[in-house]
Parts: sequence; C-alpha cells; structure tokens
Amino acid sequence: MSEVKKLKSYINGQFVDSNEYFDNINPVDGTLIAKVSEASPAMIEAAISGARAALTDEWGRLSVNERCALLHKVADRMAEREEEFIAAEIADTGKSLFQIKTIDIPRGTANFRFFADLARFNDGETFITETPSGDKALNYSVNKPLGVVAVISPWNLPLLLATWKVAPAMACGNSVILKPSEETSSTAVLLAEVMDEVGVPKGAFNLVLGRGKVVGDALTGAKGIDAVTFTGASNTGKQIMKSVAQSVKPISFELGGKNAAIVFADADLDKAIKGVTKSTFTNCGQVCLCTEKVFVHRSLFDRFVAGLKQAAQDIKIGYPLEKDVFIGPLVSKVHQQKVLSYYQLAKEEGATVVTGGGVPIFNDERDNGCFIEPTIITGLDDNARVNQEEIFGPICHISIFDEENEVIRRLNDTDYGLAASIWTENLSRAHRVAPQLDVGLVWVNTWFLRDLRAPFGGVKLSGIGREGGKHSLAFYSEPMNICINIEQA
Ligand code: NAD
Ligand code: 6OD
Repeated sequence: MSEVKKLKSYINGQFVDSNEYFDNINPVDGTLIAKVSEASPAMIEAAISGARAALTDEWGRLSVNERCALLHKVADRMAEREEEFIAAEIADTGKSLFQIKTIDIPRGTANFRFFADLARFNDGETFITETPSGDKALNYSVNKPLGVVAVISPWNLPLLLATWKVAPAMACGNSVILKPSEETSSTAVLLAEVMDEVGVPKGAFNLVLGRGKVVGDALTGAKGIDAVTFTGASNTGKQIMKSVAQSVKPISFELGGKNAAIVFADADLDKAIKGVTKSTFTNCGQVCLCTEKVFVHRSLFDRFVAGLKQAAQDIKIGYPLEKDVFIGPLVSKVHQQKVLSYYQLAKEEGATVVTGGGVPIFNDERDNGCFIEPTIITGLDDNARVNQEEIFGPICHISIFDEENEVIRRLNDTDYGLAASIWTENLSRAHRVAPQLDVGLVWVNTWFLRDLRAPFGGVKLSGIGREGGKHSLAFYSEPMNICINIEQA
C-alpha cells in the first residue's frame, strides 16, 4: 500500500509538518486524497516573522522590474506543471476537466502574468504647489507595499481565487501569508513548490494550512499582519471584521451573493435559456456569481421554464474526466447537506419543484460522493428564505414580472449585491436598467465574461472594496506623499 500523501505548510522558505493532521477527502467518491498538516500557533508566528523579515531582506530589496520578472517565472513554471495543477484541483473539488482546463488553472497562471505587467505602471501623482510666501513645492507620491498581507481564500475556485490576491499583493512588494480553504489545500501546496523552485526569496510567500476557525482566525487577529484580504462567506467576513478591528487593519472583502437574472420580453429566448443554464449550474452552482433567482417577463414565462427544465435535465453529471460531463459533485458532505436542507426548505415554503430536488443515484462509488441534482423551483414569494439566503448550489427559483420598474425594485430587495445578468435585445433598456441595479457587476446577454482590468466586487453583504486592475494595486499599496520646498531665487 502506498503511503498517504501529506500536505505541509511552507514557511520562510521551508516545508514544515506540524504532525497534527486532518483528512482531505475526494468529493467524487469519498476516498482519502491526503492528510493535511494543520499549522500550529508556533508555525503561524514563524510565518509572520519570516514575512516581516522578507520586507527588508532580499525580497524587499528587489526592484519592481526584478520582482515582476520573478512573478513571470512563477507563471511559466505553473504552466510547465499545468497537468499537476489540473490533477490536484480535480482531486480536491471533483470539477470537470473541461472547467479546470478552461477556467481554474489558466486563470491562476494569468493572474501572475497580468499583475506582474500591471504593477510596473503603478505610478504616483505629482503636484506643483504655490506657497503663500511665493515659494513653490513639489508634492509627489510613492506607492509603498502595505507590509505582510494575510490572504484567506475559499474552496470554490481554489487556485484562481488565491492567485487573484497573491499575485497583485506580491507584485506590489508585499510579503504574503496564504491560508487556503481546508477543503482545497492541494494546488496551494503546488504553488508553494513553484515559488520555491523559481527562487522567490524566503519569507516573501508563505503558506499556512488549516481550518478557518483555527488557523484563519489566529492569522487575522495576529500582531504583525498589516492587512487582510478575504474571499468567502459573508458570515465569515463579519467574524474577520471583528478580529481585525482591534488593530484597525485594512481589509478587502469579496463575500457571498444572491444573484438574479432578468429575462425581458425582448430577450432572445434561446440565448437567455443557454445563458441562465450556464449562470445557474456552472461549477455545480458554486461560483459566487451564479444565478439563484430568475425574473422572467410574463409573456415568456412558460416557454422559459420549459426550456430551462429541458436544459437542466440534459446536463451530464459525473466523473471529472468523463466525456461531456458539465458538473461534478459539491465540494463536501457538509456542503451537500447544506444545499439539500435548502431543497427541503423550498418544499416547506411551498415551492413547486420543476426538476431535480435530490441526490442522483449512480449505483457505484459515486454514491459515497457529494453529488446533487440540478434543481429549478417556482412559486415562492420574493421574501421566502430560499429567495433571500445564499444557497451556493445548482438551484434557481423562477418568478414572473410585468414591469421594468417592478423588476428593478424586486431585484434590489436583498441584503446581497454582487452580480446580476440582464437578457434583452433592446440596447437602450440594457443601458437604462444596468446602472439602477444595486450590485457591483452587471452582465448583459452574457455571464462570467471577465476582463482582469475591470473593477470586481460587491456592495452590501457582498463585500467591501474592489479588486481587478488598478483597484487591486490601490488596495495592496499605499501612496506616501513627499513634499519638497523649492525656494524661489
Ligand atoms: P468560508 O467563509 O467558509 O471560508 C473561506 C475561507 O475563510 C477559508 O479559507 C476558511 O478556512 C476561512 N475561514 C473560515 N472561518 C474563518 C475565521 N473565523 N477566520 C478566518 N478565516 C476563516 O467560505 P467558503 O465556504 O470557503 O466559500 C464559499 C463562500 O465564499 C460563499 O459564500 C461564496 O459566495 C463566497 N465567495 C465569494 C466570492 C466573491 O468574489 N465575492 C468568490 C468566491 C466565493
Ligand atoms: O474572475 C474573478 O476574478 C473572480 N474573482 C471570480 C470570482 C468568483 C467567485 O466565485
């Protein structure tokens, strides 16, 4: 029997084992993938002091060009080891090979290339000031790193969302301590190996593995952490906010969503059905941007429901490497139970189940996994819990609307505000409606089409701050003003 793999933290240039482990389980069939060594308090301390020292050691002395060239080497090595990243992400999440190959892993690599190029242009401002005495002054700003940045990332797009923060933070000259989700440590360990292989100076990138309530909480409250950047659930965000309040650290929060799609009477129906299928069921509904509520104009309602039902029933669920599989399992048994509890709640709240609502039976080892049926429901009020709380699974509720103003009001009537999508062939309507939606991001006749330069983030319970392009640089660096008196002859 081969020995079970052990996943270790990477601290100040060394892989370190705490000898305290928890299991990393494959959600496809419930088998053990690896044992994860949970970082001890002493290891967290060592990561912080290593990261602090790096700010003035070799890492801190690199020029922006040298730093960014190194980050390109990270991307190059990730690309060389792409097959290993793909296999690791598949094992941890059970996602389809198609999704991992087209979204998760290439975006992980692209994040390093993009921010390495962009950070070279993180220029400051200059002002010539005329003083009351008749002298002049030159005011200019230099962008300095924040210091040691704690990056806490979720399990749904593990490599993509970790690198979305690690890459700009490092490009701006910070040293980083990454705490990935306990469900998905594998690609983070590969990333640490890559950092080591390409010669990233010790302490610049650290990885601490472990559970959120243990390692994550210890990290956010620790002295020596200068900023916290977090992607995850809104409730976790509330806890982190309390933890960082004592030391008033800067925070960047990408949190949960309860995103809606609107299908107007002038939509291209086939396009809308295809788009909402993608936005509801991609990654088994485990993208913060996924649609969980659909408002359809009365004139299209019956045809839309029938079309989406057919599309949901046509989705192939199965093994990650199986041909034409669109969705795999949910990430864990705990998450499967959570989503199933919402399927049950929907019935208790009086929903009509159009399709799905349970767990698929395979009669093989996948019955030990975390699969769930794509589900469509109708008939609930907007204020039903199922229509207000984030489920994070492959389910949407479809309801009827009549008027443009009515649907804008109903879409905005939620505590969340991450993303929305609008389906219409009327250009004026698209431009008129989009800015009235209380969200950070609106897609028109598309979904999850990303430009890394564009601002990304939510309002209300969906987050604080923006990432993407210059917004990431603005968070991960701080302008310092230098004012020079210029005496006039
Ligand atoms: P989660 O909040 O449970 O965990 C996210 C990370 O936080 C993990 O690394 C976890 O270990 C850590 N954590 C948990 N408790 C902590 C604590 N008390 N202190 C510090 N760290 C702690 O979220 P999840 O279940 O991994 O991910 C799903 C959630 O993330 C959904 O709500 C989803 O909408 C949200 N999400 C949002 C975005 C976005 O960009 N807005 C992107 C992806 C996921
Ligand atoms: O594409 C991105 O940059 C991004 N942050 C996606 C987030 C997806 C949430 O699950």
